[in-house]
Amino acid sequence: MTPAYVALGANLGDAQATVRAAFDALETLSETRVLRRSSLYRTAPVGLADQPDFINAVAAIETALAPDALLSALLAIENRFGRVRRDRNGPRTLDLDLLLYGEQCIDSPQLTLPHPRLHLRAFVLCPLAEIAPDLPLPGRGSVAAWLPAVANQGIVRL
Ligand code: PH2
Ligand code: MG
Ligand code: MG
Repeated sequence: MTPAYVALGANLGDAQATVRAAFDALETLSETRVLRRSSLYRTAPVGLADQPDFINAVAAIETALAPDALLSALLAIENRFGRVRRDRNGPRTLDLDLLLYGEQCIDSPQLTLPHPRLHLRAFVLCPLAEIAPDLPLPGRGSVAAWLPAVANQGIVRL
């Protein structure tokens, strides 16, 4: 089993209920266990300002699925929750992003690991720091060390 981290985000419909249900959906993945769930956070939209606030969270899992199989499984859950892909940073019923998979570094058209912006976004870093503050980000030091860099971003723990 390999430890991995998944970011959850939603800002259409009942986003809090969706993120909670998405945690439960992660529990149903084959060869995968959810080890920790962060709190839910209300976060200001990053990238495209004119859209509703997001609800974000992070799950710590361990899995025997390979990274590409795990990614496919995450996209299948997004689709089950009615995900429609329009604008790159636009509103969504559910977004599940694979942040880290062990210490693997991957750069393929489908998947970049570690997630290239995770250390710059409070909506990922704060929930991740809640459940894994000492986690090393390959080549970048610990999760907690990056918190000051995102201190000015709007985020409220629910
Ligand atoms: N996701 C994005 C773009 N902007 N902003 C917040 N606050 N939360 C998100 O999950 C988010 C975002 C693209 O996936
Ligand atoms: Mg995303
Ligand atoms: Mg995504």
